[in-house]
Amino acid sequence: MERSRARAMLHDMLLARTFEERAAEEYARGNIVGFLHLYPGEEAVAVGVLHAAEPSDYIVSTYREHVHAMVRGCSPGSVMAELFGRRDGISGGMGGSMHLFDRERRFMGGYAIVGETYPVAIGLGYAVALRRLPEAVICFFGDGAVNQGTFHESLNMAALWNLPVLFVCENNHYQIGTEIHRHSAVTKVAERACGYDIPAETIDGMDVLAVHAATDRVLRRIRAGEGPHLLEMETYRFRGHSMADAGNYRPPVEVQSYKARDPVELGIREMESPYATAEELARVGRDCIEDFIGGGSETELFTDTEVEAMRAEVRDEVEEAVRFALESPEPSMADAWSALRCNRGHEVLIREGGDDV
Ligand SMILES: Cc1ncc(C[n+]2csc(CCOP(=O)(O)OP(=O)(O)O)c2C)c(N)n1
Ligand SMILES: [Mg+2]
Repeated sequence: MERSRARAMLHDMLLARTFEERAAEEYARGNIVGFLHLYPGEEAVAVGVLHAAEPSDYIVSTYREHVHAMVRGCSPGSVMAELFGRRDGISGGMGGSMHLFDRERRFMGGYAIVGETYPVAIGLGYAVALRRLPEAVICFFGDGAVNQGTFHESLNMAALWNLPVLFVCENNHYQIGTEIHRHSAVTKVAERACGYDIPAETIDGMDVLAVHAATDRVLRRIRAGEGPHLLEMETYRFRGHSMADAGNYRPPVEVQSYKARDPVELGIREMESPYATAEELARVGRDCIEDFIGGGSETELFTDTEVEAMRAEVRDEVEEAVRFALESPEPSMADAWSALRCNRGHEVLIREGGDDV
């Protein structure tokens, strides 16, 4: 892997962790209200997957999507301002934490409804397939979302029409407080794809290089017209389901065992080490190994000093994002009215200024 790519990935993982922990603080201060689902522990998935995406690919995410949006290129300030419900937020302050959207970056939304992401991804995939473009659609969802009817309907359609969709399951083993073996008869999400003849793999979602290598390989096949694929990323969230959940249904030893495999620390160790172990190489996969060894052969990808500098850099970025959000005004009633357009018959429902038609 190229040093610049490795550096960018590490930056994004550190930014993700710092941003989310800071958002939790702002929630406690009352600057963020409503639901807030945070991502610490799962950074390797968003960073590994989205660093393998091209700007021409589409992304559809869930309500746990702040990090996906930032890795895709949305500024931390615009995301924080959206969490604060401010006018300079990425959705004009009218979407909030679960409804980040950035058409320019083909970030086609966070969605509050579990299982809502699949049909949106299928629609986008159909549009890409009709135009025969070398583009892919990346559809994120949780382990709990695979029991929604839309999962089965969408996988069937994706396979039937050979759509360019990569289904990425963020399997953190919990659907709120319900552990996977209590909510799913089949706990290996990848196994479910065979019902639709879709190739699927389970990846170590705590290992950013493994995630990146698998996604890169699969996305190239999808863009070349080889049809849908499913990647199950085994990961873990360090915090509760949302800020309303202390997460105390999980045995402390379980939480500790995953924290010992912190994907941010693991990423730093991997990138600090010039040579991967045989076991790591086997896990990461061949293409990535060559890149990895090539990138690390001089001495090492990062020194301790560089990592410390990067930590300070992201702290500044997040503080700046909070300041930006605090300084941004709340949306006005006029902003709210102007966001409402018309119905399917193009009949204007509401005029700017609030007069009903
Ligand atoms: C259709 C629907 N049912 C229930 C909910 C309430 N709900 C919000 S998040 C969630 C758990 C989903 O878990 P999972 O898909 O594993 O994602 P994770 O939160 O672990 O990332 C549920 C049941 C919802 N938002 N939508
Ligand atoms: Mg889950």
